[in-house]
Amino acid sequence: MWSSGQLSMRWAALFCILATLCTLFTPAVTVKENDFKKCNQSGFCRRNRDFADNAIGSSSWESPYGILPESASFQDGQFQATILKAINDKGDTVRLPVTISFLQSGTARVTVDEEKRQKQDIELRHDSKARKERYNEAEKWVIVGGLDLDKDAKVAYQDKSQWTVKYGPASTHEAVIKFSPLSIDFKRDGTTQIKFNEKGLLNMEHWRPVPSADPEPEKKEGEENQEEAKPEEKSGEDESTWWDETFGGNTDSKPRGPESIALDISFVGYEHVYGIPSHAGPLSLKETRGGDGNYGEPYRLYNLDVFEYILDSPMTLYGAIPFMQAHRKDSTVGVFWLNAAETWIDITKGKESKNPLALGIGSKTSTHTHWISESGLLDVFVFLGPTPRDVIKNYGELTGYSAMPQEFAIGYHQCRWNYISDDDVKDVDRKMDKFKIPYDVIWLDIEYTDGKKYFTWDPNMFKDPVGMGDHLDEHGRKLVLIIDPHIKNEDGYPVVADLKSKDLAVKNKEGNIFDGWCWPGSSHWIDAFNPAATKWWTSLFKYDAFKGTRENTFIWNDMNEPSVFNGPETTMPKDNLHHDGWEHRDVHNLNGMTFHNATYQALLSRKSGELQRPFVLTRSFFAGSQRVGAMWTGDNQASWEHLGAAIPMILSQGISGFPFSGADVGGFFGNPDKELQTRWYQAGAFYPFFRGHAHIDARRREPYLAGEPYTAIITAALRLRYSLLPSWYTAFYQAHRDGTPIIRPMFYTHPAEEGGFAVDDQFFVGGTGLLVKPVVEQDKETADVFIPDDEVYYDYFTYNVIPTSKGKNVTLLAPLDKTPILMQGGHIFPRRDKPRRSSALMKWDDYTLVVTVGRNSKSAEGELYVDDGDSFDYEKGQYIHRKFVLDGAANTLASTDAEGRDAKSVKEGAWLQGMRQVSVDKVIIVGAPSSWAGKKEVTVESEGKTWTAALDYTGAENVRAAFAVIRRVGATIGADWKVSFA
Ligand code: NBV
Repeated sequence: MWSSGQLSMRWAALFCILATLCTLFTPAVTVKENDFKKCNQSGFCRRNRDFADNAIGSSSWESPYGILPESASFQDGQFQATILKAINDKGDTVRLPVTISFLQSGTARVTVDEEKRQKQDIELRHDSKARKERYNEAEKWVIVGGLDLDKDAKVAYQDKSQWTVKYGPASTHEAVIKFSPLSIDFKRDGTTQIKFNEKGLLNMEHWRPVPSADPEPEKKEGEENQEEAKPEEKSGEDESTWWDETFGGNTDSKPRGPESIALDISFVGYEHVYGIPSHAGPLSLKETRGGDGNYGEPYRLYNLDVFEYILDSPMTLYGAIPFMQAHRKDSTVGVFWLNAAETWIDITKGKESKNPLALGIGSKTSTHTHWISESGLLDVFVFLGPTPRDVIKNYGELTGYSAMPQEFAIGYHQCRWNYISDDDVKDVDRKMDKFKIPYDVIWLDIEYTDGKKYFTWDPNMFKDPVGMGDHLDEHGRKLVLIIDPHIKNEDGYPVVADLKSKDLAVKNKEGNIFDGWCWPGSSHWIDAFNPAATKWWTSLFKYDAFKGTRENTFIWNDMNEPSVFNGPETTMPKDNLHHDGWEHRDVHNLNGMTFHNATYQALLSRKSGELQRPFVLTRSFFAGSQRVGAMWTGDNQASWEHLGAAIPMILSQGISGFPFSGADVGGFFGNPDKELQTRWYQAGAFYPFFRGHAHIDARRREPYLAGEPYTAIITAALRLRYSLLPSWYTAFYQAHRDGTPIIRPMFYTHPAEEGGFAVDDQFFVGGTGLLVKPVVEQDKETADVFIPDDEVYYDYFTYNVIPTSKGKNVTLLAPLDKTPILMQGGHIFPRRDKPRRSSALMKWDDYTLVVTVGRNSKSAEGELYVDDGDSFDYEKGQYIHRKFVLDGAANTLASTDAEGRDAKSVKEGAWLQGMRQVSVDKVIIVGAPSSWAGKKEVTVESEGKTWTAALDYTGAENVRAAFAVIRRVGATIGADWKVSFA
């Protein structure tokens, strides 16, 4: 018999176990901020912030880094030298090889390594099996081009203390490399734009001999006088986290000791900096060293599962792109910090003036940034613009541009955790049809599997997945299945058996397979850094291997930060080991991308001769992820604040090279009320990636359940998205070609209009001139839109001319059934106006062109890009790319090939032939000239023929602009044609 004391102890123990299990499996509803590190809880961040305080606080501070003058050389666009880091006042130094590469694109790249680690001439602690070098393979995963050296770059000046290299387009760029203390100034047209190490915060924590408890490393021949051969005396530095570090009960063993790198980068005369997603804060980044309205913490980049994240915060989220742009009137520059380890970025701003008496008058604000990474090389690319477009293009030359998606992927996606059975899926599909709500894709979350074993189906609930897929295919619809990187560790599950026997999983620090907890319970993680693992992963997706999938099945990768429920900060221990012995700490931020990549590769080869473009959504990402799919902003909440926060987050993705992005429409956690849900659909219809999603505990909220008037308003928002699909697809093509963001913030479209630099709650859609300002506040029936220029603006729905004034806000009425959308004069954008149930059903529909006549020139221009929407044939010229011009002086509207291609130069495949039946049906000219009044027809000329088409002219009335409609234009969309109004 147990005593009552024993019993209560047993109950208490049981309770504790249950409580722990509950926290493991039912994540609490709000993110626990304290579960994630602050800078002072991350040893290397704290050390570097202290270093900065010390440097900035001392008038006598001098950076201990200098270039050894006799080591400097320059050849074929590359400067090479050795930096000496003084490590004590006895003259001991550490050698750090530096390379500055000047690239043909006008980009400069600064790379610093540590000689001793480079030569693997160090001792690891704890018998670690990790690699000894600083991680030097980020480039292998991230960079896909743009590295050709600028052979015309030359040394324009050199003496013992500094060299100047001229490079870039027409030698307009200069790098002034000062040797001691080391600093580099980057100039454009003679003006300094960016300074490295101006504040002296460069810090590369060099290898230290293991503490005395460990054996002292033996000296090698010739090393006697070199460097830190003997253990250093205590330096006064904070050594408390050099050798191990504990957070939240997890200890990181740090076999290589301290190895962080840091650098201050100043943007001279630049008040705004943007980028470094993902964070839930404003587009124009805030200062991080305290003060009114500022953050007290640096922006953190360390991909984590931060569900229901807090807003207006520099806290890290699921993905990281260490690319920052600085902007001032008419000038944009940028840096790309190529490092995949945990990274923190401090931002401060300050007035700069050469004349101390100027007291701010005429002085400019500069932005100072301090970049701190835990390990790896210092590897930074510098872009000198001068436009936002140039900077983003240059970044994309290196990391790649976004993949051209299948057309369905830019339609509407209906998701929830979870549709519970194949019947449920078919039922939703039928109801969407019944209510005439267009959608393209339905999604299945983790519950479709048999016990969270990916590549299986729950046998009771999904009895006929192929039948379900066939059913969806009837209307051209698709199915997306979730596949996560954690593989259930269960006997008899062939996937895990393979993973183990083929030795393709991530290892723990002892070199044994890493076991952690995730949805399935005990799990292992595929190590997608291993090419053999990617190859194996690919085999799992073959149609005959993953039974129940078919051509219309696509994939969603979640939890790939990776999320590990019992790991430090809900992720993997940093001392885990990946392929080739790299520690997880070195590659953490790349992890999600390698998995996403592997899945993309898998979809490319599901059968031999696979022709389709893959679609894979990822939660975690890094620079380069744009090449393989879409991302979303993770587990947001059904609140007005989250609705508002999504816009700057998506804009930030767009200017950071990864524009195919969206947020869960309706909010993941919680239940939106109907007004919020409706407003969210109106906003979501303008996200590049448009998906409704909900948590398993949230009530069902498919648009048809909302009831009237909500269902009708949501349906109208969805139809608006579908009618504008040709314009969206064109914007995706532009992003694919040169990185142009799909939705564009004011600073990007109007780089000279200072009033717009901090505006992040409205945007232009592609090059359409559509200026959208979603309503993100409860009960709000008006919208204040910032007007960035002197153009004329028309209301999208009424054609009213809006009385605007450059640099001022205009207030629009925005009752619940209206999304505030203005049309900027001077554009032509394509639509397909016939309401359909899915994008596939619109494939052969005719086009409508909307022309918005510009204020002064009475002209307008626009583009249409279209291809078959699913294959790679566009890479072989199988596409239509038109340029439309309304010429006010000539009184004509014409369509020509946007790339000046000769139609005969492309051999027409089946799709192009099919498009010969597709025409311009309607042209709507808003702001039509009054000289057209009374006109009843226009002349159309195309392909050697001439005919007339009817014109309806409606004169201006009150504030409504005059407009004209040409019906049944009849010209083939892919052909040259001209409409004459004369
Ligand atoms: O797979 C379940 C969810 C998914 O619905 C969501 O979109 C992801 O962000 N997933 C996270 C795991 C757990 C969330 C609490």
